Amino acid sequence: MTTTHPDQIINDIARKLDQAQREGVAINQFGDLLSLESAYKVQSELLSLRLARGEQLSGAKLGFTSQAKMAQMGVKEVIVGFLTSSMQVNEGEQLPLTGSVHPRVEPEIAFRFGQPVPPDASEEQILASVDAVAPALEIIDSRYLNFSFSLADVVADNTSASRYVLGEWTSFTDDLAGRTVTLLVDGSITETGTTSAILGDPMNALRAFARMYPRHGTGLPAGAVLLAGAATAAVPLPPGSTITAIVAGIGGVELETAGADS
Ligand code: 0L1
Ligand code: MG
Repeated sequence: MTTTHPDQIINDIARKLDQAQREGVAINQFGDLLSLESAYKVQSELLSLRLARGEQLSGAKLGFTSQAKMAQMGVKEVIVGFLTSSMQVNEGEQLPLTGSVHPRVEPEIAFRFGQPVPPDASEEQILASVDAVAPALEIIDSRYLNFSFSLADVVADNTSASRYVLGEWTSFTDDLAGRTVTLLVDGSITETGTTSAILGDPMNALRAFARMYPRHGTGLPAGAVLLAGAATAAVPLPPGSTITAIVAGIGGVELETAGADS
């Protein structure tokens, strides 16, 4: 049975997930005891904990944007999480994997909001605020044992958000469907897909975000990012490697991970 929990339980779960993320130690799932509504409250408390440590809200991300993932989880709607300043890795920086639980990487499309998005922004306002797109890599890292979770578990765990890397921004275009996406590890092609794997068209992901915003939006600053969803399956992120994603006609993005002993 799922239930909506009092604030104290929400806060306790958020603290457990926050500690698991900071220490890189997996925890047990909360399972069906957590409702979807409670899970978003946990997520909001997680954001408060990060903001209290001096991080800044830098955007949002979507999950379950592929038909396969939706079917696997038995859901019809995407899920949304938050991004903060400390999650961004700049191209050229080396990302240490110590402190991660079981990181995976996936190629995405990112949208940029050129102006602040107020909490009460309409769908039209949100769409009109986007001024640029970029290729992106998202590192996901579930804080649960075995990378396994229920829908509410993964929402509470901020949709497995861990880190993200952005390629060069290019002026906004809505011509984003059907572009080939290639993911390479140390120069070898590991996954190929298409941007159409993102809800048929990354623009549909942006529209889905705009529809969900009144329920989950807390306001976004100018320059905030939306990670629209993965164009291929996520692959394990190895230490001491270079990961590259190329989105045809949009550009490329690269991430370097530190060796296992650093
Ligand atoms: O960004 C994502 O697609 C991840 C969504 C959460 C599910 C997962 O961790 O695979
Ligand atoms: Mg993702």
